[in-house]
Amino acid sequence: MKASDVLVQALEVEGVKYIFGIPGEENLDFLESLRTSTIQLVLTRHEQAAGFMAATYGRLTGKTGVCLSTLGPGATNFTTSAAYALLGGMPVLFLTGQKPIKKSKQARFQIVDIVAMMGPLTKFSQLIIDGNQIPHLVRECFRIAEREKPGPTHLELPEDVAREETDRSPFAITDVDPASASLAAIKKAAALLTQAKAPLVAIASGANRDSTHRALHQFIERTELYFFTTQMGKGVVDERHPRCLGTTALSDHDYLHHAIDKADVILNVGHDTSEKPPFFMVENGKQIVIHLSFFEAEMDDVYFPQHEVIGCMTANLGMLTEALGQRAETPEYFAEVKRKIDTHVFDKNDAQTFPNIPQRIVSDVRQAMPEDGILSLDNGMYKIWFARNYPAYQPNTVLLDNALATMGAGLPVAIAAKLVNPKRAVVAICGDGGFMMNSQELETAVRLKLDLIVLVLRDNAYGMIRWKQDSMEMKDFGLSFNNPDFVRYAESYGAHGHRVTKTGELCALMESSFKTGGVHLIELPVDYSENETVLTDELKQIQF
Ligand SMILES: Cc1ncc(C[n+]2csc(CCOP(=O)(O)OP(=O)(O)O)c2C)c(N)n1
Repeated sequence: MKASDVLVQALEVEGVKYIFGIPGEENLDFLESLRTSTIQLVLTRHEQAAGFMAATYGRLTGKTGVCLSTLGPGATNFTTSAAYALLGGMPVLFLTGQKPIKKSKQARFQIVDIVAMMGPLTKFSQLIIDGNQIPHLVRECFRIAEREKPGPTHLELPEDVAREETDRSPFAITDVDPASASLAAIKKAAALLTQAKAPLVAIASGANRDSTHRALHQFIERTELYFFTTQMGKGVVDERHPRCLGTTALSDHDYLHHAIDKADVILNVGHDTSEKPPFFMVENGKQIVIHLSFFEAEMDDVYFPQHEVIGCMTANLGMLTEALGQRAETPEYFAEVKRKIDTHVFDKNDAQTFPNIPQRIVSDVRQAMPEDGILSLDNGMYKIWFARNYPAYQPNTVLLDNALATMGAGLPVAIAAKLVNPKRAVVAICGDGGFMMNSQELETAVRLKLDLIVLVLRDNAYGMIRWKQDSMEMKDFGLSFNNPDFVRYAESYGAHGHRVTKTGELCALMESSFKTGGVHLIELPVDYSENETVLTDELKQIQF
């Protein structure tokens, strides 16, 4: 059998449903093998977007997503999405082609060392030098990609190896049960929480990765502890919960941080330091942090937990729930912070001004979204507002990247989320900067006949950097641009284009777009003056 056939067979055995990407001539044997397989090729318009899609498939299913590119320029386009999957903890296999390694007539044409380039961007990067290696290398890539912390792997398949004959067949999948923590580690965590006067629970990205949400929900109900989430932990427990203090959209000084600062013990569930810090630990501070995660904490100046509970989070949370004895009363102070959050964070949800301020936009989107609808946020100023003001009701219903924090992922991530969840509403929220970094994928979405809304927030600038520039008291410089006519731009792809022109239109427009189906782009001008009013000025003056 041809090596490329065995590779495709091995991917089928792994349960691969989609391969996202753009083939080059170096992938043609692989493409021919794929043609008759059960795997669907999702052709994209940029390899970076294919990488984001495969990573999202991995993020949402826990199974390795797969993407494909040619050598050289196709492969170098994968770097941002590999970094995205690495920091974000998403299992992916990046497959790249290569010229024949034994005999090539093209000298150094298009050759760069892709295996070395992918080295620091993946958990494993390897050239396939012999077709007989394919079964074990594929199995190993999937195991490594899915093992905690999940992440990307890379295989490079040269043309001549793809064409080789091999008599090997794919490896079968074997299960590995993750270990759980020792009883001593559980007991120590329970003792710390029992003795605490003001314990808090932080819920982070790792908790959004498997069935942890059930165990966590039970833990919160039984212990009656107050909790908050990091940006990537949104939705693990329904944020409408009466003891939910919201999301750390910023690293300090928000209302929520007044509770965090008072907490003497924080049980941090599923955090890793790739995510922007939800709070800062202080050297010689009295606060104790318990790190409960699949894997050990990485020590950092702002994160150095004093106790760790490592291994299967579901099992460990279950044991901790059982081990917790009588716990001290939760201080009234947390209830007071909660009241302040409820009054101040959501106080401008009904603002009538136009262009709309972010609080109004977030509130309108929440109103239009079904309970289980999925938001995919690109990276820009609105991400902070959505993290802070959008209550997520279910796990993985706000897909944002607070690890690489790259622009350009919003639309490709939404496309993959829709493929994984065809029956659920999916909305991409992008800035006019981030959207234009992968807007060509509108064609992919239209070709795939997806039902999708893309909300483009227009401020004709790289708004987030402008806010930072302004808060550093620097002059407005170097951050403004012009935009295409987004309505006509969408229409030129065969999508529906809409422009919001007055307050109150957005919600109805989203609802009618869900009903009509197809790809809808909604352009919405945004007034970012609230960045300064709230995030810079108001938060400085919070009094308790
Ligand atoms: C690929 C990439 N380039 C640059 C940045 C730095 N950056 C972060 S946010 C931002 C501005 C985003 O602008 P836009 O998408 O228009 O959203 P806005 O902040 O205006 O809402 C920039 C340039 C980044 N995070 N990723």
